[in-house]
Amino acid sequence: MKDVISTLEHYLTPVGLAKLLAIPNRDVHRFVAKAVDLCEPMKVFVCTDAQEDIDYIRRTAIARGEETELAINTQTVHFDGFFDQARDKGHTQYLVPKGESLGEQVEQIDRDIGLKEVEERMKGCMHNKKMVIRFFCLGPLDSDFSIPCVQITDSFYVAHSEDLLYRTGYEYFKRLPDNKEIFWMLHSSGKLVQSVSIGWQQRGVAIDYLENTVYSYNTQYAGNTIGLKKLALRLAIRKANREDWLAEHMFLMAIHGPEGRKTYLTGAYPSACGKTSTSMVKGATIVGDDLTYLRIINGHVRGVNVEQGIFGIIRSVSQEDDPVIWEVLNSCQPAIYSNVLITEEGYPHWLDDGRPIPPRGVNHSGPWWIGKVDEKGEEIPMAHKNARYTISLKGLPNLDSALEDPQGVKIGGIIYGGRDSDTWVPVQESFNWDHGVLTMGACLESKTTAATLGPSGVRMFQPFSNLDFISIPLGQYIKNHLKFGKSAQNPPRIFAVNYFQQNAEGQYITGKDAKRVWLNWMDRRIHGEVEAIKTPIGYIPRYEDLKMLFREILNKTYAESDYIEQFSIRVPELLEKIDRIEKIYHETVPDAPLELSDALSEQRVRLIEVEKIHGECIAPNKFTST
Ligand code: SPV
Ligand code: MN
Repeated sequence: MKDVISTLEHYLTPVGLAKLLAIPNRDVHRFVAKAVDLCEPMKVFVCTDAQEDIDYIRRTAIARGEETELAINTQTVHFDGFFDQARDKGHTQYLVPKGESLGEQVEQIDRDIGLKEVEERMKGCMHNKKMVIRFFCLGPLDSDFSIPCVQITDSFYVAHSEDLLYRTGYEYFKRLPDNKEIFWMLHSSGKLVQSVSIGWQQRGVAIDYLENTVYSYNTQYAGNTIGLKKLALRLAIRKANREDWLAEHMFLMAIHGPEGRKTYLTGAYPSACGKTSTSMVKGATIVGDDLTYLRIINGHVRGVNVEQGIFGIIRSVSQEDDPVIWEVLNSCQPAIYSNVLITEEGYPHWLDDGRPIPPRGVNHSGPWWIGKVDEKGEEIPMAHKNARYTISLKGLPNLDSALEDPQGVKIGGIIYGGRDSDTWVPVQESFNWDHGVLTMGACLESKTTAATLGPSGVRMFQPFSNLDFISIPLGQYIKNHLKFGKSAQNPPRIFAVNYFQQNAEGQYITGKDAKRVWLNWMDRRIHGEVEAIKTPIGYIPRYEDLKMLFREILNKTYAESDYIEQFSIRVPELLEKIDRIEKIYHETVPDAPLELSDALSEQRVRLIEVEKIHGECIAPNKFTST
């Protein structure tokens, strides 16, 4: 590469160059020079925080056909390729220097080989295309939590989505101290035909953590391309590991308890397991629905939303179950839909939206009609199961006032939850921080969903709901959690939830609105207002407290028979789970902390003891309250 300035002069217009050089940080200039040298764009657009620049991004996404304006003209739709509809774990790899290993649970490749592949796949990938350079900040600006981030992409859809999802940071970059660590993202959709990546079979996401850089190519799906989301999370986990904080796949919300009290809860559930809907429950306020950074400040665990928007699963969003989202999507607030069905009149429809299915429209397969089949003869659904909406949090009526607090909010409780038909009770509290980290976070399992490529409905190990993004050996990640709790004066309580218990006929046995009761029970526990029943796996609620909360919050009667069915301790299933998890750790996580095997063995002993006395399925009243 020629020297940085002459390379930049070759590719950028004088206006673009002036905008770029207004940022004094030389690493920024170097990264852009490296990117233009590699991708050889026809033109380069440097996007500042100015409204005219931001408007240009949206306009161009529409002009180029990456997005189409809908009947509500603040809304657009974008389609990813037919085979490019979810996060692609198999093609997402860490570039690992020789002699280093991230452990068996993490996809990785030799760094030199990986970089060579990036070079081959991305060389000249922006011929005839315009490159966009954008500046953002992860977390609130000017805070201990802030991580500045540069996104370079040739997708105006990606650049536009990031406007709704992240805090713009051009002005922030202008005042950055020289030594501030920056994350670097370079994305190209590759060759497009009718706005769809045709090179999807050669797609890839390469995480070069030595340089805090992620490359993504020949893919369009947001989970693989929006650098600030899951790509930056992987870098953030490494940074957190170095600096003793935590970067988590967690929502962040406030429960409003008695007398106007607010208690912040953060929760890690795998995709499509009720994470967004939990953060949006009636009566609560939302800080974020997907990514949370946690730090200890003045002895307390505090958290921020990394983002300021929602990239939410739209399947099953209905007027009845999700009134707030429904309202926003039917208002004039900006929104980008992806992979839904659009009717001839320009209205979006999606699976299980509670409305009649339109006979025809356009979806991710092109023109669509009822009964359309794919090349294998399988019927193509009206919309993709992983269809999404992208909105800013700023227009939500239930937005919490602390979104931009540079100190974050004080966390009262942490929740782990997955898609589990037969093992965990609907809500339980750990005995203490370590017990929660080890038997709830580290033991989380969940059935796969359409949010990742591959078959759905398969029970998978999903520790902390973060396995797909963990960029350090898993044992180290768990040790960091243990250490974090020890460093806090009064660490948050840890809870586990399961919204997906099923009966023998396969029907769900808890209602969708019951999660509000479980959340309010946590709030009462955090404030020491309700007792609980001590079982071998943790504390579970007493019937009378839930009965009171069902009445108070949902105005419903909660039958004792429902309570017994939902909260009985299923010993064989719990023992099998311990065996499964122990085996995984034993075989694939050599650096797992000793505390983990101790915690699992102790839990097993407790379960076997009670089974001897009470049998396999133990009703909650067999245990005593504390
Ligand atoms: C998830 O699937 O967890 C998401 C969307 O939040 S993605 O960007 O694909 O990760
Ligand atoms: Mn997520």
